Amino acid sequence: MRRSARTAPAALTPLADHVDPAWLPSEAFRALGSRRTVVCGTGALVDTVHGEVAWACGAFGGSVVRAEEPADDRPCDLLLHLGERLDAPEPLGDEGFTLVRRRGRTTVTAAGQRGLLYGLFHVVRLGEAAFGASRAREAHRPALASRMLDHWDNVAVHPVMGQVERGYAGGSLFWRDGRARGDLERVRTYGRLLAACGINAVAVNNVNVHATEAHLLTDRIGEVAEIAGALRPYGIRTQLSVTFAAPLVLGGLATADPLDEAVRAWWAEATGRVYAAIPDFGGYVVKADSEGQPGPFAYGRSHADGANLLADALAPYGGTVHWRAFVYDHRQDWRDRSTDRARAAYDHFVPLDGRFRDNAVLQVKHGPMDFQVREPVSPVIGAMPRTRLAVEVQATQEYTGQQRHVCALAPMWSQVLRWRPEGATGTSVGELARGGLVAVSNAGDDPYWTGHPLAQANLYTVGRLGWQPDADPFGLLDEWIDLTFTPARTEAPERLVAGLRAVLYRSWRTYEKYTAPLGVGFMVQPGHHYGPSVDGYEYSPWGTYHFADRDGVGVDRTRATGTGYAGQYAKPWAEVYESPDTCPDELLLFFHHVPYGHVLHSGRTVIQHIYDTHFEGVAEVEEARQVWASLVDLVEPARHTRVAERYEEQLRGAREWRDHINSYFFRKSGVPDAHGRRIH
Ligand code: BDP
Repeated sequence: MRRSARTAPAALTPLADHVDPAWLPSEAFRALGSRRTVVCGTGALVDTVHGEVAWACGAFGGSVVRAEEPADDRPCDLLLHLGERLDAPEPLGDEGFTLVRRRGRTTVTAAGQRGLLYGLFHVVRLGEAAFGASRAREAHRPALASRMLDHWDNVAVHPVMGQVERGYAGGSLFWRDGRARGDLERVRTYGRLLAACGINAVAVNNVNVHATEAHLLTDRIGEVAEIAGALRPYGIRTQLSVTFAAPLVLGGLATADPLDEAVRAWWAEATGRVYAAIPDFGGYVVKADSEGQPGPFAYGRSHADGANLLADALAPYGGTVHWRAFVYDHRQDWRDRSTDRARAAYDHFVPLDGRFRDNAVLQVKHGPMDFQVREPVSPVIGAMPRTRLAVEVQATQEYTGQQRHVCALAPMWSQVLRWRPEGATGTSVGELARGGLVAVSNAGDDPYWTGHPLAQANLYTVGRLGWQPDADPFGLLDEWIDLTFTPARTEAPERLVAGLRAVLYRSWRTYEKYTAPLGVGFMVQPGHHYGPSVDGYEYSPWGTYHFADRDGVGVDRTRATGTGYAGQYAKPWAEVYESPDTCPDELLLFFHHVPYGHVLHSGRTVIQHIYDTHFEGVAEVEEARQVWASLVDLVEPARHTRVAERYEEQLRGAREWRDHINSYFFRKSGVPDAHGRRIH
């Protein structure tokens, strides 16, 4: 073996003091960094791998060499090998790797550079366990080929939505002062965090494409290229949200009709220029005919026509269009059963199954409404077998506490991904998501990346679920805890882990308890969506109603008497949801309008459930706040303080929710609390 002539890449620039290392603190690299490693192979991502190991060795005294070929006689503890032949039972693709430990040496082999990078981060996650007892050869590969983050970032600060639409973590990581950030080190560091949890694509601008942002596609593509350059070393492809009206607003054409030849030629040419600037560009993201965005309906064309137009422009370069299925009429009132917003995506898209190109991915929100704390799984997933679907979730906590409340969403996402549209024996959502998993990012230029330091767990776990949709969500939270807090290096590892589990594991259910009950959704302040306003959207045209009156509450979405939405599911679920007797409690008010005295499976009446859960939710926040306070000696002070402050706000918010919801339903129903508690 000869040492490569290549000079070792410089160690990674250490983060500025005020930027949190999140799940990659140097301590997480201790096991790796104190060993002897050989990195074998050539390429830009192999350089990244080598740079990572060199940095870790700098911190912990190990050593690393580059080699062109592996050699058995060279003493080393870890061999990271980019090799043609993988000894794996099935092809592992560009992103897979194998890991084996024999005779005191751990070997990671990957056929593609990305695979080597993921193998490296796997070793980091294993820590000392990577260097302990022998391990039989394991093969790893992502279940979903595309694991993307959508950033709802505006380049220019939007007068209403600010720089990051639904952003709760400061400014944008990509854009500042109306242009791409000059300093791309932060972007590169972000890419590193994302690679370590398995994300491989990032859409860098808002799906609502405003006038300034439209130009990123054409005259400002150079700025996108800069960002792509900073993400590329970590195997991340860049995507761009584009406006369907681009031929009109940028190209000066008289139409954006997807079947018009001049329009098709315009997109082909514009796309060619994008690839000239960014050869590994991932593709486009499109929100069309939704909440004011332009789309093919204006020309009497279908959404398959629209998506295929862009798919055809991208096809010569291997790009993909992510076409969002979030299409509904936000200006209609509840006129008749057909205008139930929950029905819209299915009604628009299911008839188009089979008409989308192979490189068009239909990106479907996980629920039929809009990222509520509890929704059924969208019936679109499972109803379009001849279309590549991506499932979209929301890491940014628009409706789940806006990163002021702790709400670890992995357990909810996991439920979605494990759900089986055809019933118990059918295929799971995770398996049906051939177009991948997409999350609206919750990161910004906040020193902790996500505003609330514990919201980092959502970013981490969403990437890991994209890699393995059937992973145990609590196991993934444990992984995040382990990497981020390196408990083994603290005075009381067990207390720290137990405390963090206590504040994270049930936080989603706690949040659900003190907000909108039993799947009914919304009840938030209009516009910004933070805090309670039970009737905030009740009489507006957005289609998000609860129909509470003096007798009962909930939305009748049955086939028999309601909007018929329940009938959009395959038979087993359509039947389960159709009747209040079989509908799961937590979704009861999504599917049914019931009297307050209706008895749930839990044995409680609906009204008593509302009262009880709201008291419980607040009590659970009080408890979690106490647990967090008890970890003060084990958590870095600045982080501890930031979380402690957020708990004060969460508790205030939870009490406010409790009081609004309980008093609203007490006044509507006149039914007193069975336990005689004070309801304001
Ligand atoms: C809703 C948000 C809105 C987004 C929209 C979307 O309130 O800001 O633009 O979703 O997904 O949740 O396009």
